[in-house]
Amino acid sequence: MKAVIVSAVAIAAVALGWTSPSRADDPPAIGAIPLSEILSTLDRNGNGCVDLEEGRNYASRRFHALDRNHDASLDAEEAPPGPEETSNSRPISIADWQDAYHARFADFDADGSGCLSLQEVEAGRNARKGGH
Ligand SMILES: [Ca+2]
Ligand SMILES: [Ca+2]
Repeated sequence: MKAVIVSAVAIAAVALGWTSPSRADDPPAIGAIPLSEILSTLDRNGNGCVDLEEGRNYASRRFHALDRNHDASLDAEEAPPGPEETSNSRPISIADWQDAYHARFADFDADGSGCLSLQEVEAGRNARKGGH
């Protein structure tokens, strides 16, 4: 009986958004990385901007970290859709996940340099918040 009550409470907690099915140590969505941590997190070659490859490598690592059942697909429980995600379609394959990342990157890369400056990331995020 106690187990039933505990699981009922757990279900209610999830339904009310008290807990997230994702774990605390999950790598955050690129869109959720604070601007002040973008370069330290993503700029591996130290050129002061986020290259397509750097962001894509992060997106791939994150995909595999979130894919708990290793079926090469992320469902809504493994990766809850949210405003900071590059794509909210679920389930999503690694190919679609990377395509969504590429589309976002191209959208943000205002000068077409193939590398996102902090200004471009900030402007891109603001444009999205404005219903872009
Ligand atoms: Ca870089
Ligand atoms: Ca999966």
